[in-house]
Amino acid sequence: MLLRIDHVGIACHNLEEKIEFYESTFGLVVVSREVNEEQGVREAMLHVADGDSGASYIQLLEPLHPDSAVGKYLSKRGEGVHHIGYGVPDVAKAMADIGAKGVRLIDERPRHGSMGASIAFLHPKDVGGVLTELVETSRH
Ligand code: CMX
Ligand code: CO
Repeated sequence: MLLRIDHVGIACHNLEEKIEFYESTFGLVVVSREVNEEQGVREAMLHVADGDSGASYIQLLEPLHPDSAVGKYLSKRGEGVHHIGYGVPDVAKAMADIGAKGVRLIDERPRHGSMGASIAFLHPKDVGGVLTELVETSRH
């Protein structure tokens, strides 16, 4: 059902500062920058690796508003790992299969994610405290 770790989402106060840190410390390269109003974030994807089932990234997230998902997380917990995004072949099917096991879906239907992906979130309280994202990329 899961193809790979597509990305790890990291909450930060200052996106430009964190991009600079990841570039200079790990030599990562930014492949996409977006503002996603629906998710309340300004974000960047930094490419880590390519595998048989697709690529993996670090997703740096800066909140657009204090009352957004990432804004609330930062004020409660500070900067750090916010979520894990798993690549799936078909996000709607993965939502149905995982929802049927009793895990709460945050999204009723897939939403728009980075780089044209379709995404959906699972509630962290049903995944051992880990906010989990399902990602169907637009590049198969
Ligand atoms: N990881 C683990 N637990 C988390 C969490 C996270 N990222 N965010 C919130 N929680 C926990 C809180 O600690 C809190 O637990 P306690 O009640 O034990 O204190 C509980 O969940 C409720 O948290 P809250 O601060 O009251 O926040 P909300 O319930 O309003 O929202 C959530 C939490 C997960 C439903 C919301 O953040 C959400 O819908 N997230 C999905 C969307 C998202 O994160 N978008 C940004 C990323 C976009 C992208 O990746 O492209
Ligand atoms: Co994400």
